[in-house]
Amino acid sequence: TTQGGALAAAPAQTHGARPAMSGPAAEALVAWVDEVAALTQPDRIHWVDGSRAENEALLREMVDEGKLIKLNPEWRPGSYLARSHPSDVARTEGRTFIASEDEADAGPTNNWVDPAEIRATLTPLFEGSMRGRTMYVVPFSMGAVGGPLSHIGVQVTDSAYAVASIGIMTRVGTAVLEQIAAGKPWVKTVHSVGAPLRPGQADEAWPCNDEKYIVHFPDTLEVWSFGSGYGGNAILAKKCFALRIASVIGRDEGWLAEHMLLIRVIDPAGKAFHIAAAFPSACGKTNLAMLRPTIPGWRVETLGDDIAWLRPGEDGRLWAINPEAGFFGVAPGTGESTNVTAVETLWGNTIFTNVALRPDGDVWWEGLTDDIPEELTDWQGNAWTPASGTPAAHPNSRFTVSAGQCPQIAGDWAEAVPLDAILFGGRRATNVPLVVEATDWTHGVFLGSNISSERTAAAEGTVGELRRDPFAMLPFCGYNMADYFGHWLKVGQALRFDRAPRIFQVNWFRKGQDGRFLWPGFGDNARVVEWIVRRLQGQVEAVPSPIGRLPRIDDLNLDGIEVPEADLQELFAIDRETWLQETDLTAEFYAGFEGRIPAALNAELAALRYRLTRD
Ligand code: GTP
Ligand code: SPV
Ligand code: MN
Repeated sequence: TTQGGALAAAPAQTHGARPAMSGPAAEALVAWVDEVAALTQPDRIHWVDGSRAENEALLREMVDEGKLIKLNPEWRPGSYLARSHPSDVARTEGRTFIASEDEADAGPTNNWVDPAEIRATLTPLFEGSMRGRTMYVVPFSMGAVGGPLSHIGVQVTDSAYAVASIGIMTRVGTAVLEQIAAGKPWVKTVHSVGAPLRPGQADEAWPCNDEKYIVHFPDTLEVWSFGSGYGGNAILAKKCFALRIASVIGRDEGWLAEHMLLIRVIDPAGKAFHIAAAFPSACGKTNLAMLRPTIPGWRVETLGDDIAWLRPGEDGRLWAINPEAGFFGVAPGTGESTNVTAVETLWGNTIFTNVALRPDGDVWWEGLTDDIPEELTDWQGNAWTPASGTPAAHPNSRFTVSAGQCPQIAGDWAEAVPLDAILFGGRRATNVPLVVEATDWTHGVFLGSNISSERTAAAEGTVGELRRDPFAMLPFCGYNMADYFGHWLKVGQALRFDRAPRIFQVNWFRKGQDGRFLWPGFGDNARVVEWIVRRLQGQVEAVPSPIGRLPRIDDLNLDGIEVPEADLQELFAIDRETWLQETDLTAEFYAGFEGRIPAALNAELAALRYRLTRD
């Protein structure tokens, strides 16, 4: 054990496989770890090797400390429940910052902070923030270790829960250290829950701090996160690195880091198509990623459910990988009737967070089963009955599970695939039709830049409020979004025009006057996918409209479902008046970028207004 300033001279006790590496790159890593330790003053340093034994010991320790509840292995082997502090239940977008040298590089949609000023703010917060705790050093790879599109990083953290989660969500271990030692560039990420322990002080089940900072330094490729233990605030490889920092790397290197699921659709003839889809948080990515088509002969293989990295290939196609290794999925609404694939994936080896506990030691959440258990322990640990009047599971409760456990995971899910179509979507009760096809890449980029969606529980804010969420990347783009739109246009130019993926907009969430969803959704979304795949092959015509190409209703495969004719009409209704109002909102949104919006997108907006006003 070491105290305060003496630490730099006499490092904390080190556990785990401190790498037996040499050379300047390895020394730079060790020097950085020592530097972070000197600042945060942990009692112990543990280099994470990613082994099974290490993971088991970590989980056992968390159970002993009351940080995890071991679920009944009869129902849920190798699985655990974590209950977060009630104030730390989702990403905190208001506390998420981009610290670029130039404020204009962050753009109007990000919270910008001056890098020097924020370092001056963060340093005293991190000073001694790991006292009494173990500092874990977690080397991780996004994408297969050594893969052509992969990137590596290191997360230093004082949260064992974060370590266990990163172990599921990424590839962790010594192979990554070897790459670092060999000189491969890596991203530095530092995370502290901000709850140092005095000697003898008892720990909490979910330590965190009221003050939170999630700060990205795009110029030096660093992330510093303080005060939160939850999801995207704490698993820094995910939103912080694989989206915000990676989007900046992609801008500079000619590729795209996107908030997208990735699937392979196989038609009845056995022909495969690859589709990526960007929907905002809690708007259906995991569900579409695990789609079980309700139409005979069609199959879907899962490749990824949240993040995709897209790079133009020498063949003129757009190639995609899922850089993650697991799913951090929304629990509520996940059940046999909606997403049976997810239910099967969660058979064991899963960390659940903020779901309800059953008396038999298994988990439950709203939507898992049709019948509601008589008694439960809710996500905060209180006794619960159906009469309680509150949700038993938090609306942003989640499961963390390896991708390999998904029964329909593609055999080659760790490899890159060439994209045939890109979908953009949001949660829109009105206006946006079930599906629209873009007329070309530029129009597709225009559609992406216009995505708006009703807020969900995945981040703080008022649920249901409509907000713009271009490309579903509003909270995740690490640079000026006007430049990001321009980058999308540029990537399109790097593709062969006849090999670029076709772009579509979808909306599963349109509602009737009576507030009911007009479209059955879930497995029946395969019917929309079928139409898209038939369009790709030129098998069906589409109807031009002011906002894009629409299906002929007769071309939609509705065999086996009853969608009333009036609902079908409403699913595709385009009200010119409200669409003109949308164009006013788009103009207002674009104006916020002070002249930085690409001319091609302003031209698309003008053309849309012209089409809407013309008879
Ligand atoms: P993040 O992990 O936050 O990025 O969310 P996500 O985009 O992966 O969303 P997910 O698939 O977990 O779905 C979020 C919620 O939307 C769940 O409660 C689902 O049950 C619900 N949902 C998904 N697909 C559909 C659909 O087609 N129709 C309807 N009505 N609800 C859906
Ligand atoms: C999202 O909010 O889009 C998520 C969950 O996928 S988190 O990892 O917390 O960002
Ligand atoms: Mn997400």
